[in-house]
Amino acid sequence: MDTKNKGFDTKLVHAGDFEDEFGSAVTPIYQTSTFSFKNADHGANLFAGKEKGFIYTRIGNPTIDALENKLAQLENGFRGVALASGMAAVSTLYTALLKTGDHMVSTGSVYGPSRAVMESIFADFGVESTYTDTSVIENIEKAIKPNTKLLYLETPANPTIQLTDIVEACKIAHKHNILVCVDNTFSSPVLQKPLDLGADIVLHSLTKFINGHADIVGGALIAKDEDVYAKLRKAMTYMGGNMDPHQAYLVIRGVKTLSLRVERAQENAMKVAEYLEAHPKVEWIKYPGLKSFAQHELAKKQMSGFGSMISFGVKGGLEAGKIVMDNVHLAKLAVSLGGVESLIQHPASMTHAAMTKEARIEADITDELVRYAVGIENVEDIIDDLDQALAKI
Ligand code: LCS
Repeated sequence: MDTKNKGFDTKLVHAGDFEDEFGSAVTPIYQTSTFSFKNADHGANLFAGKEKGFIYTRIGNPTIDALENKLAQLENGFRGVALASGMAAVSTLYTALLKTGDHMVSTGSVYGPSRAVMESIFADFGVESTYTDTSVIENIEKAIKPNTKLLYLETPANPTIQLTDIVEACKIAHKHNILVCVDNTFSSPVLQKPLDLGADIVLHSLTKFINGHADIVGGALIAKDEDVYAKLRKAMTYMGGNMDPHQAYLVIRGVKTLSLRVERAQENAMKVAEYLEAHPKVEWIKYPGLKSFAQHELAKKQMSGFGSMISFGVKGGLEAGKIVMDNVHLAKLAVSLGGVESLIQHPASMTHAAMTKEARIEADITDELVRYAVGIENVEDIIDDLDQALAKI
């Protein structure tokens, strides 16, 4: 079905679908590494791009192709590239768009390994980077150098929930001919569409909301235009960070309920945030839906909902925070987010442990910060669970 002019939820269910010879109602898994050619000329023509078709799964596969088409429609992009993990997407992006002597500007509080791979591996290849608080828009202009080629934003950022104004950031970057990529993992295209706000590329850890069931890792890059897409596709194909057909099948299955899951989780998150904000043992809390959130107005401007990620600190600092993490029963003490189950974790010693302490402090990832990924369980149970854990402090 052509879903180009259909609504978002229809795209979630049907975009990218194709009909096979048996009339399969869902996209089947083409679990094959290679595809046979009709004859030698056919093979040569496929390699030369003179005919369309599949050659080899690292280069392309019908199941993966269906997912890439779906993601492109969800983000209003030209085309997507699916990858083995969110980090494969990050490293493929850097490889595709940066070379020795180039410079990248990025959000200080990005997912720890997105920064660590730049500072500890790409730096060895002579790629320079500046990490800054991009929630203060002037910092972006200040960080740009003559050799800056990429602005890599994460908004809301992991785990500080800080937002960057995508429209304003893109205006600055494009004035200097710099491409902008937004990691949209925390919002998903249900709540935020960076390409519509001016970005050139969207990145996802599909592991999170898009797959939504905590049973695979995966990543994606979606480009707004064909030239950038071609660079990303080439880097993926040569670096070999491709997705597997079975993984693609599971993501296609999971993403169909994205709107339902995201809406329920953020409804819960609002109630959990209000509960935590009023709790006497909670020192501070960051959730974009709260009026007390410093960037509440920006959240309303560029997101259509506030998401389900909360960060907070309890009175008594890290030691008291550990009591909460060790005593919740419904929420699992685990990294990751965006699944149907509630998860709690400690960024400074877990997801962001790869950063230096100085970088963490500068990025506001303080030792007492506890991150809560709100799931779709009954909200009364989530709050009861937190309540009894906070009572143990
Ligand atoms: N971008 C963001 C915003 C992420 O949160 C993550 C993973 C990645 C990229 C990388 O994706 P992956 O390779 O894991 O699919 N974030 C994690 C987290 O907060 N806890 O565990 C993983």
